Amino acid sequence: MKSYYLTTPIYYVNAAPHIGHTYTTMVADTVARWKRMQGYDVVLTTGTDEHGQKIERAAKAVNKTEQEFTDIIAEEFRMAWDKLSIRIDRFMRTTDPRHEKKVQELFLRCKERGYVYKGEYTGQYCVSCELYVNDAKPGDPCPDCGRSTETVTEENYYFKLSAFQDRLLELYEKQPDFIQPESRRNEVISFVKGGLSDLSISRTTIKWGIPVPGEEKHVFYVWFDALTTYMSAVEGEGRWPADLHLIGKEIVRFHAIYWPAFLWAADWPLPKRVFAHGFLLFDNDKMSKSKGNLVRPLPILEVIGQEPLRYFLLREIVFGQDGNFSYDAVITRYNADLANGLGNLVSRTLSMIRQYRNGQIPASQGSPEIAEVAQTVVGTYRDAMESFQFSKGLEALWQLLSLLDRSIVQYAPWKLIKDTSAEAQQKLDTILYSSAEVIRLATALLGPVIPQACAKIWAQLGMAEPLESVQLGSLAWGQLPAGQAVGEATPVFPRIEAAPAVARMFELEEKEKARQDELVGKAPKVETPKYDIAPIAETISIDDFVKVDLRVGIVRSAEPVKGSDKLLHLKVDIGEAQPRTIVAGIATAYKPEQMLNRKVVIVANLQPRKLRGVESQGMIVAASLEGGSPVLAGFLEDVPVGARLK
Ligand code: ME8
Repeated sequence: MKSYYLTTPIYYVNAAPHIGHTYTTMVADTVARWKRMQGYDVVLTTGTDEHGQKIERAAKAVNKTEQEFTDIIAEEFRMAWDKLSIRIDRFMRTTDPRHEKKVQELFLRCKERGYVYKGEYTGQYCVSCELYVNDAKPGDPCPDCGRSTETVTEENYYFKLSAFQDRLLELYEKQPDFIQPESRRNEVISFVKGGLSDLSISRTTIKWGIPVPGEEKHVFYVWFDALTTYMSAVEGEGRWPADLHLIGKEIVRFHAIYWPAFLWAADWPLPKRVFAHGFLLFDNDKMSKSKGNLVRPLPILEVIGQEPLRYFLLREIVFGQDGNFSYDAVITRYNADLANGLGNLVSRTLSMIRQYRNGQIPASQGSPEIAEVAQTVVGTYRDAMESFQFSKGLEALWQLLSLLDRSIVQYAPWKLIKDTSAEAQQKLDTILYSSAEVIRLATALLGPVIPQACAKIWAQLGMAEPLESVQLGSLAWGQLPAGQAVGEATPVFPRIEAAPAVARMFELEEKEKARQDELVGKAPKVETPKYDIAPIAETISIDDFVKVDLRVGIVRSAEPVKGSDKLLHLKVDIGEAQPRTIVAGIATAYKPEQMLNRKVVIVANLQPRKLRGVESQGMIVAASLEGGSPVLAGFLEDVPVGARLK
């Protein structure tokens, strides 16, 4: 059996899995399934990158040993892929003893062949953070703690990267698809043409790492260690070299320059291809831990399932380019293409076959025009998937589905059924067969993208063979057997109502973050004001206080106020006959979709006042420091709407 070996990066354990990691891993799972459809024996490797100073520090900060800390996060990754039904064949951790052995072997082979030498490394070092600050000049402050850095010189092993400049350029020339897409290839070529310096591959200032053989005070620098997982994960299986390394664009240099050079130096074969995809932005903003805008995958799974996300990532984002992610966009795509598109087509087709043909696939060749388009689309889809142009392939498939939609309207089966002539009945058979056959082909092709939904449709079509065993090479028009009994068309893609789903995902996202923080033993950050707090107001009597009627309400709708970037127009229900209109100055801190279904506290007996022409019938209670952004008052436990604060 032909084998196919692909990998995702191994992810750092300084952050739990987020949507960026999920993107690469979901795509890898899709490619793996696609290759299985071509009869390959596929292995997909992922894992965790666990060494280095950052981890040392992160573990120390929460009073854990490095091993305890990395065990927890590695498990988070493993669990996420499992819950997302991503089939991981090998999960390699850099702390695995089999991996340590492989890294040491790589080093010894490079050394034997004369590609490693001892030298000195000089850099700006922060003693307090125990970190080198890259690109810092003498006297520059540490970006983390602000203390000034010191110039430190340590003994290091160096790798002769400079020896490989010409050979690398020749590789990119002779094997143009070694780095894809083209834009990344050009970037790498110009980098290498700019000249390569030798690379420091060991450190004596770090303890948490793989020891250099015979030099116990040295540990390997992270990239020498990390890249080798691609080999250690399949050690002894005869699967190396890998067919494909899927990565994000920011680590292309390590994969396309360092990695081939290390392998040449060790006289081991090179991987066949490196594909570097673009970055996902969240609401058009770069995601980062420090900004606190990382999106985690599990809340999405819990609220809408993983397949709307898989479909979105492959359909909406051009693989290789940056793309924007938002909860709303995922749901919009899902409703348009899956609920209204494919889902609707399946239920229409199956219910017509049940109603008009007793639930059996009629005997017919189908429409020659539809058959011809279908065959072309199968080819386009296949080429697109092979060249990682997932969105192009899916777009072509949806053109076929919309052709089918139009054909159903043209044939009008609901009219044909009333006409008993042989010609009308044959036409009815033709359109019913064509519909079912398009659905069968589309489902088989879409299996790698949305496997669970496709398995359901496949079963509803009455197919005997399991979907996973369908082979691409044997997919052709006209194989759907006449007389096959179709099943009940239970909805596979129920419509998702966006607003409550989005609000719920934001809510679960907060909880998931808190759970993960607690897991590693991180106490929630307590803000201490950096400037003086406002003076306490004049003393009042209890009678004065009870004059203020504070109530719990729930936001029923939320919209921006036109022409203002500060105000939101809310309808807040406090249990009265009608929700109240409230105009609140919180738009810089809260998006309308975050407000929906959220419980808030309002001042219910404040004199109404007009803001931008709208009468505001109350005020939302929020806290802020002078000039700071407002944070809404809320409750840790659930409180009924209408409850009064006293
Ligand atoms: O770099 N959009 O690990 P890492 C798309 N340990 N993909 C993203 C993304 C985003 N916003 N953010 C992360 C490392 N990724 C090293 C790799 S490999 C031998 C060592 C994905 O945890 C993307 O695949 O920072 C990117 O390359 C990877 O996560 C980086 O993960």
